Amino acid sequence: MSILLNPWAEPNKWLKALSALLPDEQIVVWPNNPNPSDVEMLIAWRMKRTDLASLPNLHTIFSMGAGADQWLREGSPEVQLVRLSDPAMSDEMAAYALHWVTHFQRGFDVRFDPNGDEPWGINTAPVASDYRVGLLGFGQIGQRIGTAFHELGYQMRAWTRSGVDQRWVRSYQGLDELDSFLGDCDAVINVLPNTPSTQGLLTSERFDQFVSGSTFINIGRGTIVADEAELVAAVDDGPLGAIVLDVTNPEPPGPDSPLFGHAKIHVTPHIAGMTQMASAAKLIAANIDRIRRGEAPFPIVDRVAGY
Ligand code: OXD
Repeated sequence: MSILLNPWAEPNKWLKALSALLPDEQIVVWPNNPNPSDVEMLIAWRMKRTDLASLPNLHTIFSMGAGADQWLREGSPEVQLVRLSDPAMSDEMAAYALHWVTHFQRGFDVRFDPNGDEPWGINTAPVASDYRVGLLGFGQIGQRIGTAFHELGYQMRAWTRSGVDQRWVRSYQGLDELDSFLGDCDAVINVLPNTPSTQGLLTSERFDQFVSGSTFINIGRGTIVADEAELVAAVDDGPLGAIVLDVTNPEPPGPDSPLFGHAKIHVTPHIAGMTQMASAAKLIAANIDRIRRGEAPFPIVDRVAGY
């Protein structure tokens, strides 16, 4: 039986890294699997439904990313699905969030403007202890980001379905408290996954609840906003001062998207937290070892919850 490997880049390096950790496994790089019925596990970011259908004995898919919604679409095999929960990736996302939050909190966008008229050496930016950073979602990635900001003295807020029991976080819970949360943050960072209950959560009415001049950073999934026109309206006609999008809906945005070239909207190409080969290979290999020992891998995606 074999493990099929289909990374988006550097297949040989991935093969080398995984083979070194799993010397007894037969790992085959897609599309060179000689016998599809031998394949019992798949390591990939995504794969065509028709190609997946050719693997009758597949029992586990390892998503090569933190999210797994791409594997939950209609037509995907209902096999065990394991996400990548990598602290190295969460660290990178925390660094990304710190970069953009401080950029706007401390007015670096204005300071870096060669034509600006900011007086030299005078700083009127709010200090961290007066600045409220809110997380939409407080799972492993949200907690890592929250800890980074908290350690630097920011005021932390979090919005979740069932509340956060953490002394240093002001917790908002459930849809009834979402508007109050949005109105209590100078920067809102979305780390929520794409699920039926997060799709279209931030409507134009919700954007109206944001604090005037605040920043919205999306590093979760673009689907939290149904229509990119609503994002544009939130900065053009609504309260937002700036928007940073590492994920969009659709993704990537079309070439004529109004998100591109907008002075207050910054788009990066889904790079806030990259899959890092060294740490990811170790986590995937450890999960394969668990399966071989008859134990459960971690974290298994809950298909009903959607993450
Ligand atoms: C993701 C990733 O799931 O980049 O978005 O890992």
